[in-house]
Amino acid sequence: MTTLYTWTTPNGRKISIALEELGLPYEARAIDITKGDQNDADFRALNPNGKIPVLVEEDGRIVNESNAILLYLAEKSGQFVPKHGTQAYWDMLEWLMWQASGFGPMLGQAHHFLRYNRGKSEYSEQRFHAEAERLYGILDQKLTGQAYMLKEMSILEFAIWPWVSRFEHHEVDLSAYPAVCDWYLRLAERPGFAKGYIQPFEVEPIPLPKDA
Ligand SMILES: N[C@@H](CCC(=O)N[C@@H](CS)C(=O)NCC(=O)O)C(=O)O
Repeated sequence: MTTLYTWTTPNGRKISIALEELGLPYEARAIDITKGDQNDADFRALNPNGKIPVLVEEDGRIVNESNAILLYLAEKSGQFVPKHGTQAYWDMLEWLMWQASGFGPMLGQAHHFLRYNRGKSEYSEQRFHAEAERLYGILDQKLTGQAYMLKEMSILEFAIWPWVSRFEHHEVDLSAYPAVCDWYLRLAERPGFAKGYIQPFEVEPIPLPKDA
């Protein structure tokens, strides 16, 4: 069976949501990054970069980097990915890179300064909060008038949604981004998202905006 080394964070949940939506059997193994499990030699042998998520197949294949894992699973199953080489495929790749390089790292920095180290650097709090708002503006523009990031649901939903679920951490008011809010709430109702969200164990219900 596929093993997913993961923790209760957006990058980990990307993959458990994908596996649930794809209906692929897997075992979620907890790597407690708050205790430093990611630095254990056994885990470093799987991912020298010391980060979850890591996917290990029954035949020993190891795949690291959440968005590479999403691409791997989509190609393996032939689901949630446009046909290779089409315009939709390149659109998908463009937004996957956008998530990996911006709507992930920038929100992570916002969490670091606004939530976990508040008061240490006003400049950084403002900088990353402003960047979070800017990225939500881009996402809202993209989702306005369409149900999904592409014409149909794709791995982009799995890559982006878990980061939006942290809206309280980056102090973004979802009601200011109605297209994002609508998309977020619709996906939250899917059983695959609900089950994937509580891997490797449940911490809290999926956060909902106050007026939802
Ligand atoms: N680019 C990596 C980032 C993975 C990542 O940042 N994982 C975090 C949890 S969401 C982690 O393992 N942090 C532990 C650490 O930095 O020591 C990916 O997308 O897989």
